[in-house]
This record gives sequence, structure tokens and C-alpha cells, in this order.
Amino acid sequence: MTSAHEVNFDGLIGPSHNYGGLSDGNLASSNNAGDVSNPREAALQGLEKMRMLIGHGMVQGVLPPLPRPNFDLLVSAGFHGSDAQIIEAAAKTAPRLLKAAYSASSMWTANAATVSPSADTEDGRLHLTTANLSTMLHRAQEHPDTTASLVSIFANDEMFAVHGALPMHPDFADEGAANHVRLCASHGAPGVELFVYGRDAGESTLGFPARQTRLASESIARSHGLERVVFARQSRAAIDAGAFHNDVVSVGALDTMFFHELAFEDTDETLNSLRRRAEGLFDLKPVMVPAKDVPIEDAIKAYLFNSQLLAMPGKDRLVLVAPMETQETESTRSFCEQMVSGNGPIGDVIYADVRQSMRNGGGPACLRLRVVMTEDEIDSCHQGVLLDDETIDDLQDVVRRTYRDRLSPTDLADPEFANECCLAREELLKVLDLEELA
Ligand code: SUG
Repeated sequence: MTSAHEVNFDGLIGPSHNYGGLSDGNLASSNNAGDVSNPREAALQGLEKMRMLIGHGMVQGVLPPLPRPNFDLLVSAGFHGSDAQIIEAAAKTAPRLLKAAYSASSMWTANAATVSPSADTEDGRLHLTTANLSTMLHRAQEHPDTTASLVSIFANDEMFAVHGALPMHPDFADEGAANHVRLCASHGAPGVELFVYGRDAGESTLGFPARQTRLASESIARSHGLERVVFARQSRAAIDAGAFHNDVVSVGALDTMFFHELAFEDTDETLNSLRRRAEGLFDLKPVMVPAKDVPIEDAIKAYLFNSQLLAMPGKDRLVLVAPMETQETESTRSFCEQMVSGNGPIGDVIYADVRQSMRNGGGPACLRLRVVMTEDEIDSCHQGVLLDDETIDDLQDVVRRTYRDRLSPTDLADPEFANECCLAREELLKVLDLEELA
């Protein structure tokens, strides 16, 4: 068995980070709609989280922000003329579309793709499928540019297979790794991949949108060549309480599955299927958080499960990197205190400040795409996106010089802002040695 690392590719928060209120079913996005954001602080917070994890001995990568505003989207909607004319006309007649074209939502890279490490796949390559994100317009525009980024970063065809997004139809609705968990004995060992879906293809549901279909999950498992898979249905109760992705109510790492009592439609069946698939590979360690200790509303408000669950060098138990909001909410804080003082698989909690992203429904786990990679795979990917302290300093320097510290959705009407965003991104790409994406 080869040794492998979990490399977290965080999304670098873009200069147009704003509270657009674009995501129905995501309570933070709706509740903070129209507020003034601080893109500079947002990006610095994200980069500090990456720095903190490097300090703990983790391998840390980054994905650049996508080009915003997306003029192609505005042109598809019939706007034409100079860039400034397009922005001005869209601001007057289609302000919601303009917000979509400006959305910095690619920062939530848990939604960028679904990833299967080479230890799990038939052809022994690491497979990535870009998510089509077809449910929300502002996210549905991401996939072509995301695929371009992944192709540049995972450019070696002998080791990596980058698949484009599934067809853009509600039956194939796919939100990537946010609805996918990989469990294993150690990162380099064969794993069991859990795909969580909210509805079947063709099924219409009442209430908040279910953004992942079983057909999408099955299609990805087939094209990645996976043998050990489990498909589980997310509970309707969780979706209606605001868990628009499964990673809002569960997170897994190695042999441990940390989840809320209401995460799955059928918890026993989900755990039994995982155990069956894991037979001979590892003993599943479920850590279920009962609703009586942490009501689902608290779990979602505090984002307890939207945490990174990490095997850190030198630690014999897993570490949960949770948002500050988990510490500030009574029930989740005391659950965490009690959990780490016991002798279960999770031994420590670190609280990270990602408040700017949290106000749009994105916690520490949303901000990262986990890519389990062997040493050879790490050496073969684009090196410019693998971070050290110095590169983080350089990125922060660009952010301090080029990002605004105040942005209201109405500011998007200013044509000058489009130039600012473009220049900021060009500078970031230069630091990452990814000018080809400009
Ligand atoms: O898709 N928020 C994102 C948050 C994604 C979180 N990702 C995971 N849970 N993995 C979403 O709902 C808000 C944008 C706005 O309203 O401006 C937004 O898109």
C-alpha cells in the first residue's frame, strides 16, 4: 500500500465576494442578503486558515478564483456593447443576473468536483469530476472555468483523469464533494466512497431544493471506476432545516463518520451498508450527535459538521477544525467539549475564523476540496498551487493591495469594479504561476 496525504485545495476567495442572497435553501445566504461584505477580510481569513493547517504539518493547495464578472453569462442574456455598457444595462434591467455574474461562489471548492483517489479506482488513476452545480444559476456558470483550472493543475493524463461536468439537466444535479465522503483505514489504503443524494432523477420535492440526485452520484461512481460505494439518501428534515448539502450535517475521515442524528433518511441502513462495504478493510467508527444534545437548527446555525476532520501529523486522534460559530453556540460548544474529553476517535477541536464566508453559508469544510494524493501524484501536479508560508504572504499582499474592504451588492453596478476584479485575479494567477488561466 502506498502512503498518501490528504491535500486540501482551498478556494481563494475572490474580490467580488458579496452577500447576494442567491441561494434558496441556504439560510445564511438568505438572512444576510444585501449586507455589506468585506472581500479583503474574507480572503485574508481564508488564507489564514490555510496557513494554520500548514503550521500543523498538512499539505495545502489552493484553487484560484474564477473570472468575474462573467461577461459570457451577461452576453448570453443579450447584453452587448462595451464592458461598461453591459454592466450598466444589466444593473438597470437584470440586477439579479448581474449578481450571479459577479458571484465569488467558486470559493466553496467542496462543490468544485467529486474526487476519487487512485487507491479506489479501476484504472489506478486519481479521478475528478467537475460538479455541474445546475440547481442555482450563479453556481451553474462555474463548471467550464473550474474544469479549466483542474486540467491545468492535474495535467498528467497517466496519473489523473479530469472529467467535465455531467449534463446540465435537473436529473443530473450534482454539487460535488459536498455530498461525498471517503472512508478508509489510512489515506493510501482502498476506501469506501459514500455518495449522499437528496432526490431521485425525475422526482420533484416540496420545500427547499434537493441539489443532488442519485443518478448524478451513480454516474460519477461509474465513470471513476469505483467498486466499493454506498448511496444514501439525505433526510428531507435536514434539507428543510437548511442543510442544502450533506456536508452541513456530516463529515467523515479515515474510519470515522461524524454526523447528526437527522442527517440520513435511514441511519441504520446507511451505517450497515458502510460496514458491509468496509469489511476486511476497516472497522467503521460512527460518532452520531443526538438531536436532544444538538438540535438540527443549532447544528446548521453553528455549522458544527461543516468542519474539517483531519488526521494531523503527530496527533493520535482526529482533529476537528470548526468555525468560531460552533464555539459561540452553547449546545455545539458543550458537545465538542464533552466529545474530546472522552476517548472517541476525535481528540481535539480547533476553531477557525471564516466569518465572511460563513455569512454566505460556507464553513471550513465548504472552503476546501479534499484530494487524497500519493507522493508521486503530489510531485506531478502543478507545483504553483501548493502553498507554503511565503506564497501565502505573497497572496495576502495582492489581496491587501487590490481587494476592497467594503462591498454592497449595489456596488456591482459600478463598471470600474469589473476592471478591479480582473486586475486582482491577474496578480493572483501570477503568484500561482497559472497565467494560462487569465
Ligand atoms: O452554494 N453560498 C453557497 C455556499 C456553499 C457551501 N458549500 C458547501 N456546503 N459545501 C451555496 O449555497 C451564497 C451566494 C450569495 O447568496 O451571494 C452561496 O452561493
